Amino acid sequence: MEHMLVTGGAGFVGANFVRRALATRPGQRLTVLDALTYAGSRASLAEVADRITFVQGDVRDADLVDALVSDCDTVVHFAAESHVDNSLRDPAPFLRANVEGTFVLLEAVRRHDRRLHHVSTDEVFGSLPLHGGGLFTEESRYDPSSPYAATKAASDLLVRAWARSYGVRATLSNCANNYGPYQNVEKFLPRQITNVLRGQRPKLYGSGENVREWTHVDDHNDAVLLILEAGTVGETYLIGSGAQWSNRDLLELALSLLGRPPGEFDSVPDRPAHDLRYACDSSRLRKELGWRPRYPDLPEGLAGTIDWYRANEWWWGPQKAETEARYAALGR
Ligand code: NAD
Ligand code: TDX
Repeated sequence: MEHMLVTGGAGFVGANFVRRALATRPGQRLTVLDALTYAGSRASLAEVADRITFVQGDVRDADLVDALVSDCDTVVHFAAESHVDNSLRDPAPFLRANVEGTFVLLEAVRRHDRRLHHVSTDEVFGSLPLHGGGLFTEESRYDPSSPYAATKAASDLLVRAWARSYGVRATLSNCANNYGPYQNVEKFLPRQITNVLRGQRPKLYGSGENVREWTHVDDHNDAVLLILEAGTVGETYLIGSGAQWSNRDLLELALSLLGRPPGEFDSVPDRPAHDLRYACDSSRLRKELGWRPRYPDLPEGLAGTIDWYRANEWWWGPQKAETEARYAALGR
């Protein structure tokens, strides 16, 4: 891990990964490859800009990727189209970035025999029942519901096949929903926080009963660093804090932390194929690698995230109007 290439390092999880890696491993050499789509921003890396090399480019650009991969020893792959609602409206960019992009990267990693960590999501496993318990495990069946989840599932399967067929030294992780600073305002928590900060009403899809497991982005990234350093090549690790919340309860918590009454939101039409519940059994990661979330308590982590959005309107303000216009066109 002398020189890491981080794809998608100007996005939410990737930019937090870059900051976390530099904070916890001060001499770490890092190159970021990012296409700077609507979801990527150099502003998310401003504090560390002089400590990294930034390359603007597409992970599907085989010549560029080949040169960058040959120059590093480790690759961490975050680059993806990441928003379910966008994938329902237009799946094509998801096929290109998530499937074709991962293929191009795998071919370069194979040619140069580099260590790869592939970052994925628990959405590849589909939906758990709302009631009666149960968790996703590393052995859960792939059963994606949305075009986003299907393309992430395809990328996971490509990585597994390249590991088996060609001996690519890869690990994979599937993490639950993340929250924290620098998350695009299209996502649930930043959308609702910034709505309240702008004097607009939060928007809850359907009944709001759907449950997600919320993991702080630094906890996700600490797990990725641990897997890179001590994980078993060829293995998959599930990552989740254990904090399961219904969307309605979480929205009410956010409203109370923002000093607003709990009922001050609008119910809007549901998302099609809206998965009921996601929750991960992360005991392999905990037992084998000793990972523990630093933010097991969601209210504490969420209060810090709200403070960040309050203090950083310069970062999210420019995205807000366009994002809400896209939602308005969908009636949400
Ligand atoms: P994001 O949308 O905030 O960031 C994605 C980044 O990838 C952006 O900077 C974008 O410019 C870049 N990108 C997109 N297409 C590219 C391409 N073709 N070439 C180069 N760069 C490209 O997404 P995120 O929330 O940071 O998610 C990052 C990764 O983590 C994804 O693979 C996602 O599936 C996974 N993940 C996210 C979460 C979560 O809750 N956010 C949870 C589990 C897994
Ligand atoms: O305005 C909203 N109102 C609402 O009720 C939005 C944007 C969402 N929701 C609901 C839908 C989900 O049940 O909130 C929940 C969370 O929604 P998202 O933030 O869109 O996340 P989700 O679809 O669960 O996927 C996220 O977690 C897994 C990330 O976007 C993915 O990239 C990651 O893989």
